[in-house]
Formats: sequence, C-alpha cells, structure tokens
Amino acid sequence: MIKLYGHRFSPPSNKVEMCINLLGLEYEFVFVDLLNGQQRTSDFLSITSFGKVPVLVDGNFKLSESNAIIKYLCKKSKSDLYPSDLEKQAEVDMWCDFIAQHLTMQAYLKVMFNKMVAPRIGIEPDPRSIKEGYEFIAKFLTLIEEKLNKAKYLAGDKITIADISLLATVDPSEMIEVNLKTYPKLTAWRDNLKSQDFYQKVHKFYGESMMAKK
Ligand SMILES: N[C@@H](CCC(=O)N[C@@H](CS)C(=O)NCC(=O)O)C(=O)O
Repeated sequence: MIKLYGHRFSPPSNKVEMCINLLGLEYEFVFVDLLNGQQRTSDFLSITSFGKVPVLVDGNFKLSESNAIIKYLCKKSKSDLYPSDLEKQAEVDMWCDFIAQHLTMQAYLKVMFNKMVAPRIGIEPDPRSIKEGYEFIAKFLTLIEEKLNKAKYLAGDKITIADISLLATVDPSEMIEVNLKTYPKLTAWRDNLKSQDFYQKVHKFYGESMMAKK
C-alpha cells in the first residue's frame, strides 16, 4: 500500500491526498508534525532530503513535490485526471504550473505565512507582503473566474489534476479572509467539489485538523 507523509495544514499535502482519494487508491496517511519540527529530524530527512511534505512512498520508490506525485499516480493508474493527449496534457500542465507558481507562491502563501505561520513561530508579520499577497490573489482569482465562466472545469468539461490543485490552494480562503463569494463561478465549482467524497475524506473544511490539534 502507498504511504503519504503529510499534514492537513499543508495545501500541497492535501492536494495529493485528494488526488489519491479521487483515484480510489488505498493509502496510509503518515502525519508529520511540522509545527514541532519533525521535518528536520534525521528520520524524516532519510525519506526526503527536501525536508518538506508531501512525500509519497510507493514500495522502494520515494517522491517529493506534490505536482510530480499526482502526475506519477495518475500515470500509474492510467487516469484521465492527467490526460495523455498532448495538447490536453499541456493545458493541464499550464494550469498546474500557474497555480503552483503564481496563485500559491506569489499570492496565498504570502498571506498564509504572515497571518498563520509567522505568529506561531515568533516572526513579525510583514504588512507589505500581506498587501501584495491579497492583490495577487484578487488578480489571479479574477482570471480563474473568467475561465470558469466559459468552462465547467479549468481545462475543459472534465475534472483534472488542475482542479485538484486549485481546490487545495484556495482551501484556506476563509482562514485568511479571502471572500470567494465575489467569484460566483469559482464558488459554485468549489462547493460542488467540496461536497464530494474525495475532499470530505481529507477533511470537512480546511482547519478541521487544527481544531483537533493535528
Ligand atoms: N513545492 C512543494 C511545496 C512543499 C512545501 O512547501 N511544504 C511545506 C508545507 S505546505 C513544508 O513541508 N514545510 C516545512 C518546512 O519547510 O520546514 C510541493 O508542492 O510539494
């Protein structure tokens, strides 16, 4: 059985877990206590030198980086969540890269780090970074809203890993006070996916695991 090392505080980790569920794979979830530094222990570093979650262990094969992991799992399962058609696959890659590099790194992560992580580890939040993060969130979500106005899913009429990437990235919206109601298409798309088993098996809502101190 595959093992997923993760933390439900972590959108990339949740992305992989949602994908595993959508593929219907059996897995063992191994909780990594990030807030207490388990990712820096020699035990964990022997699994991944990156010192980050998620990590997939499939037999003797170990893999880091959420996008690499979900593509590997989809290819192994021969799933259309990552289409094999050249152009379709390139379009899914485009959205996955855009979400990872821009919506996640440039936008959500800036606000999440300053509002959620910095106070917990004794770092002074940076108001300029927070402002910039919110501006990028608005800019990128407007662009995504336009896309979802034309198509049911990010890469067309079928769900792909691009949608799972987006779902996990916008998951902490309420926690960082991003009002998704101003994006009606995105809200309807999200409500539909959040009601499904593959999401509900990870958590009922983002932050549930924190309430359970996990
Ligand atoms: N690009 C990576 C990002 C992984 C990442 O940043 N994980 C964070 C949690 S969201 C982590 O493990 N942080 C622990 C640390 O850096 O000490 C991916 O998509 O898998």
